[in-house]
Amino acid sequence: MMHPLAQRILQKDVRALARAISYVENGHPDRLELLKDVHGYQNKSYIIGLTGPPGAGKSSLTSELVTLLRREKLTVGVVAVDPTSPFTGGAILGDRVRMSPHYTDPEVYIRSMGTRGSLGGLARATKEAVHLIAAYGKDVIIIETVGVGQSELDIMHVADTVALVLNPGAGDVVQAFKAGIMEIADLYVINKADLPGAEKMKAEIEHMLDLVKHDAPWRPPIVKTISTKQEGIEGLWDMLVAHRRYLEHSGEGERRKSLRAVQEMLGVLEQQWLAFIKAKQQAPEFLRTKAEIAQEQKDPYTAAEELFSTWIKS
Ligand SMILES: Nc1nc2c(ncn2[C@@H]2O[C@H](COP(=O)(O)OP(=O)(O)OP(=O)(O)O)[C@@H](O)[C@H]2O)c(=O)[nH]1
Ligand SMILES: [Mg+2]
Repeated sequence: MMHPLAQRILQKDVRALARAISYVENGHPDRLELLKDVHGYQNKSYIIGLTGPPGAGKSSLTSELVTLLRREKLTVGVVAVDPTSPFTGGAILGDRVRMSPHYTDPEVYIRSMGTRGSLGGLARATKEAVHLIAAYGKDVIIIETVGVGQSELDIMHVADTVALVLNPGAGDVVQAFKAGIMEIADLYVINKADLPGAEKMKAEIEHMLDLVKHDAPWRPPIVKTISTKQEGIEGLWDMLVAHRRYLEHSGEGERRKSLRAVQEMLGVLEQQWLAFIKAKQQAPEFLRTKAEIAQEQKDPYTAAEELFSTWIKS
């Protein structure tokens, strides 16, 4: 028997989708059941990750992309991740303005994810939300996240194509390459190309790519956009489509997909281990060990090893 929420999601009930995403955010007991049930119904969505420094124009680009996709009669999901604010405050409010033409479009589903309520991590909740939206059957899903830390890199693993959004001006390129985003960027967007320095930045990125990706099967293209003037959006979409084709033809898409599945399994396992350890903190052997450590009869390292081997055998 399928979970009733899962069933309703597959029947394109948007309220069920919203409720299910709350479940993954809040770590509801039915969460894994739901994810199991919708697994295997997610094959057709094309998932795009848009990342980049704060204010790079990710939301403006997303909004323009959505406009283009809707013209092509494609359905869209947007997940805006805001790791900086525990209450999904300022940035999301700005997004509401930028995304406003799409809020009334029933074929566009927009969801914000914040730190608040995301039990067990924003990255995990975001990835699971994307799975649910994919099961609902959106043609394209865009994830917007500020590229600052490891957890944002982690979120990007759920995407088929990762686009790194940068702006003309010093610092950004080197910074991005340092942060490890470069390993996962399939595409570079130089947004705000109306500002001086866009060509220079393009040359800098090309140079970096010459060094690092000279023999890679996919050379990340660099697209210039001015999202506030709707310029370059078609070019961006063309490159996204090109990358999607590459994923299909090269087998890289399948490779990434199985890698992702293993990663997700590891994530769930880790979570279960943590829950297990938490639950064990009232167990007699734990309390005994705790006392032994307090009385300095045992060092914490030996104690941890002993507990681990006891538990792994049980
Ligand atoms: N000049 C210029 N300004 C732009 C362009 N695209 C976006 N902006 C402006 O840059 C600011 C930030 O744009 P957003 O789309 O909110 O950027 P973001 O990356 O989503 O920002 P955060 O979500 O806060 O990290 C806004 O004031 C936009 O109007 C552009 O192509 N040219
Ligand atoms: Mg934004």
